[in-house]
Amino acid sequence: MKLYYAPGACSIGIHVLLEEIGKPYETERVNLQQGEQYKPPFTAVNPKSKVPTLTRDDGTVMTEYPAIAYWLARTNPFANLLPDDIDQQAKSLELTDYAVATIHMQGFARQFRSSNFTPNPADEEAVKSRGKEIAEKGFALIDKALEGKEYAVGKFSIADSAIFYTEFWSKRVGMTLPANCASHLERMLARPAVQRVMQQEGLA
Ligand SMILES: N[C@@H](CCC(=O)N[C@@H](CS)C(=O)NCC(=O)O)C(=O)O
Repeated sequence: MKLYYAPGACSIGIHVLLEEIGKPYETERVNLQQGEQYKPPFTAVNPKSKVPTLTRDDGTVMTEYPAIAYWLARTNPFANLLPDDIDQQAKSLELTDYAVATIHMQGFARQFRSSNFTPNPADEEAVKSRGKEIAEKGFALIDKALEGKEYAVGKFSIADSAIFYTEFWSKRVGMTLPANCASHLERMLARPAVQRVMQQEGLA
C-alpha cells in the first residue's frame, strides 16, 4: 500500500491508522503548497487532487477519508479499529464523518482557504469567523460524545484518528479546545503510533 500525504494535513489521520495496523506501507509526500496535487503525476493517481489517497497492493486507488478508514478497519480486524457491536460501529462512522465533513470541510476549510468560499476578498474575514463558529460548535458536540470516555466510542477506533487531526489543527488557528477534546488530543499524542507519525511527518 502507498499513502499519498502532506505533513499535518488530514492525511495524518490515515497515517495514524496505518501505524496502528503495523503492516508495511509506503508513503509519498504531495507538496500542496507547490500545487503538486493539481499536476501529473499525482492527478493520474487521484484526479480529485486530494490527500489522503491510498493505492492498494492490487494497484487500485481509494479516496475519501471515511471510506479509506473503514476499509482499513474491515480488512485488518486484528487491529480493532472498529468495535464489534454494530451500533457502536455506526457511531464510530457517524463521528468520523462529522469530524471530516463538518469540522474539517465546513469549519477548518473556511479558516484555511477562505478565498475558496467567496469571490470577494473583503468577505474573507467573515468567512473565517463563520468557519471558527462551525468548528467550535463541532468541538462542543464531540466534547459531549467524549464525556466519561477515553476515546470516542470507548475504545480507540477510526473516529479518534479523524477527531485527532481536527483537534490538532485547532492549535494552528489559536482555538481553545473544550476539556474532553483537550484530554483526547493529549491521549492521542501519547499513543506510540501517533508519535511515530509525528516523527515521520516532521511535526514532532
Ligand atoms: N473529502 C476529502 C477531503 C480531503 C481534503 O480536503 N484534503 C486536503 C488536505 S487536508 C487536500 O488534499 N487539499 C488539497 C487541495 O484542495 O488543493 C476526504 O475525506 O478525504
